[in-house]
Amino acid sequence: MVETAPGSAGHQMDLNDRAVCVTGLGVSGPPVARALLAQGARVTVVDARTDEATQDHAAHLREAGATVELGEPELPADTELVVTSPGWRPDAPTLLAAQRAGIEVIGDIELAWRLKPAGQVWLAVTGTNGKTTTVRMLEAMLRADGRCAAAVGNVGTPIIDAVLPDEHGQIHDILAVELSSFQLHWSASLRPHAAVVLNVAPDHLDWHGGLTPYAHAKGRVYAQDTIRVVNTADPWSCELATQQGDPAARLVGFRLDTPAPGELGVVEDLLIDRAFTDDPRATAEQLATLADVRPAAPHNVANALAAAALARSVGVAPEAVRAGLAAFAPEPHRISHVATRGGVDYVDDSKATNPHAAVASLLAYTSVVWVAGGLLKGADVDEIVAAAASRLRAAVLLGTDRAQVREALHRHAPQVPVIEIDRTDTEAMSEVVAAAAGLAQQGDTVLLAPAAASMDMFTNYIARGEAFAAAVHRLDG
Ligand code: UMA
Repeated sequence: MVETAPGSAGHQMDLNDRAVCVTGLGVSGPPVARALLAQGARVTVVDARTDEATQDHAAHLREAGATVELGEPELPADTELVVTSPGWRPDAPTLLAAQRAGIEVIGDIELAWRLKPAGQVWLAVTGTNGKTTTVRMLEAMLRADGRCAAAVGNVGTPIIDAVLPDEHGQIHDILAVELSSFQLHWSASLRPHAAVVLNVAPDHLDWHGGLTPYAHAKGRVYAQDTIRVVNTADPWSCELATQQGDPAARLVGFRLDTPAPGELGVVEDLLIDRAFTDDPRATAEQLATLADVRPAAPHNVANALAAAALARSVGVAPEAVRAGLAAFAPEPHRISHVATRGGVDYVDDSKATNPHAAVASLLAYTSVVWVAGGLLKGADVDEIVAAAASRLRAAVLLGTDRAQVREALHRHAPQVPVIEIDRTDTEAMSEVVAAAAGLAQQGDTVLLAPAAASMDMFTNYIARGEAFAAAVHRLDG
């Protein structure tokens, strides 16, 4: 724990009596509002929603001293600073009004950076896929090394609570920070100790207005002095580190084969460090074995190497890297085996919410009945359908953008039988699974890897994965 003398937080920002507007009353808005109130700011929170749950949240914040305005959000006239929730697009009318009036708009991550104690170290992870797994692995490695660490940010735990003292006046001394492209867009002065862009593939194109602005938002993680950890197999990761990173900052690559000096990699079944040793030209450090990485699919070994590089950048011992991987429990809905029925495996990768994530799991199986579709968010599925075509036994499509998947299958895998489910009610998944079971043959894998977001039919990817698993279990009956 970092001991904090009273007043040592808030070292870069005086918020006392400042009028601050917080946009969004979701996960990140309320703790931000509370932190601002604790710093003496006058806080107004705005949100477009007016439902009962939002009214409840509003009532709690009003009790804490904030003003809360629900419904058509408007910028309060006296606003001096806006702290936005990450999902708000830059062209949201409230944010445009602030920018037009010359009022600074920052995100929750930027606020946390300005309020954190100087001694607290941040290790940052971004990328299209693998972020949450990597920060969780990193957190486990840091803890195995005896550090007081927490995984925060886009992983679901608002970062602001991790930078201000708890009731005992203590704060984590090191944070494993998961950053989305949205959060990075709203962060200007962030300077993590070390950072990685795991990979970049089309996602959130509607929000950013294209792949290049999306990638460049991610590249902001390579800040001045930040140690640049790069995935040598991903062209965007390498380019962003070179183009946007600090040329004077250390560059550490990771790869799935033999590492060069200055890199981490894999030799036979061992994870090897040739970067953070006393003499990288002459010596290498064994960190773990492939058996310590679960599941040991290639993209997940890459996640483990990225986490190991960040951990080693702050001196975590090799045995703690291994102990962290051993302690790490993979989260549900990420290539999770649900059941085997009639010689067919049913696998839930509902977390594959974009094409890049879906292809990683499609390529892990030889004969697949692919369950896909949902909201594509502007992404193109042609490339992944072409890459996976030879492995597809059949496809079952659901959700709003299923026609795009059907057309890609027609172009690149015309021999593959396709069933479309056009209902969107809660029973739709039973029909999807029944159709997939009818198409599967012994030895096949029925794989839910939608390549798309779930919100057209489900609350989130978790609800979609749970519906899939429940429907598989109902097959017994
Ligand atoms: N809202 C408006 N007007 C708008 C937009 C939103 O009023 O124009 C309101 C909504 O009614 C809602 C609130 O703003 O009440 C939601 O704000 P938000 O969408 O920024 O989300 P939060 O609930 O604050 O959660 C955010 C992250 N969500 C997004 O970036 C969309 C969470 O990541 C994150 O865990 C949380 O902060 C804590 O840091 C989730 C996510 O889906 C997991 N991330 C995307 C991803 O990983 O792909 C980026």
